[in-house]
Amino acid sequence: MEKLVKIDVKNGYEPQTVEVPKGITTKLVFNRTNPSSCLAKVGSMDLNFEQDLPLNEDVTISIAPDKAGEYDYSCGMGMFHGKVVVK
Ligand SMILES: [Cu+2]
Repeated sequence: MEKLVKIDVKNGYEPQTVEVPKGITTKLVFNRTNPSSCLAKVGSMDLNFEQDLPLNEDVTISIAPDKAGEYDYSCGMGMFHGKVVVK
């Protein structure tokens, strides 16, 4: 079973907080429409990914957290933040 969550990268991450189930793979699908280079990278130490976000393209990051909790991610410069809540 897989879950898909879309995140628009516009004025930050929309929605800023997403909920995903524990123990199964969730695909986070980022799409950046904001041309600012500030948002051109997204990364998370909590979730162990770092990814370029080309403009107007879906970029899929698969996560499969097995612990409940709150996981943060941010743009390359740490100015914009989003959160994944695992339940
Ligand atoms: Cu930034």
